[in-house]
Amino acid sequence: PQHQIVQKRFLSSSIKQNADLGQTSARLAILNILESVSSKREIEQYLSQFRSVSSQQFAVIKVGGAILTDHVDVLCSALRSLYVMGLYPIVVHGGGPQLNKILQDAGVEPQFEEGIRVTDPKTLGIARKLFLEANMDLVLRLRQEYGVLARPITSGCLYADYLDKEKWQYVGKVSSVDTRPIEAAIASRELPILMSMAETHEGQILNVNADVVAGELARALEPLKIVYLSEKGGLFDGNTGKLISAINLDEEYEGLMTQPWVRHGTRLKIKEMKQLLDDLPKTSSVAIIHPSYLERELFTHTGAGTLIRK
Ligand code: X2W
Repeated sequence: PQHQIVQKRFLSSSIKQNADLGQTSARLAILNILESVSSKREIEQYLSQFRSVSSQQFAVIKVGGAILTDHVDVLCSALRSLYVMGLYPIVVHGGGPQLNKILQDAGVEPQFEEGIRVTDPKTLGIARKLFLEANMDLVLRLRQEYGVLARPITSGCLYADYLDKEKWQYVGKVSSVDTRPIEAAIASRELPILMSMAETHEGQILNVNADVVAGELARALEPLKIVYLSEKGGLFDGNTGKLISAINLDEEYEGLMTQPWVRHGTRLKIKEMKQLLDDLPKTSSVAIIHPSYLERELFTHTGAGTLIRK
């Protein structure tokens, strides 16, 4: 109906105004944050490096599910900082902890094999609904409260085959990434927000671990920056409990894999990063950090969290 169209137009123009209004203050705010840890010159150098590649090659950012419930405002303001600088990271979020809770509340114990969720049809249905909701919540929050024009990309981008149907049931192994929806979003100055599900070419939805999806996006796009945002803020040595500030996979991978504490999701993560960095140019690295360190990670030499390289 006519009034809906008018309302929509009004809404989008007011969002745009908010975004414009927010931009100057947000740009100043980020400069203030950054200048407390970095010099103007350093910031400018990073900015020109980020702008020297095509827009979709700036960064892939994986957002762990726990951040969406516990640190969403920190995440949104960091994304806004980038957005107002004209930087468009490709964001993919998880939702694992939330899914565990729903299953447990329903009396179902979540099942994992090698860090990957065994996804029966019922779990798949719950996961799909949950991840779609989480995606839309993040997109709306960014658009309505942060003036960031985020765009949900929840299908038509990640294609997969079954990983091993006998073992994991409805879990996908990504077979191809269609980067066009991502490029189209960025060409329209919108921030692409993906969730961790893929589809087969026959249209069957499959669950994919979000760390793995981020790796596949990085393989497809070869971004300057690959960042995994985690609530813990990095990888911790299971023996000493200390944060591991850097891992050189060429030297440490085999040794790490023999450690008893490198299991479940951590094992999957390290394996995924090894394969990813083997596939990417030698200079690539992955940072695992808390969302409150995102700007610092991107604009200063002083990294926080865990840096993984070859
Ligand atoms: C994951 C997808 C979500 C995810 C799952 O069902 O938990 C598989 O394991 P986090 O928050 O990053 O853990 N899928 C197949 O990875 O979320």
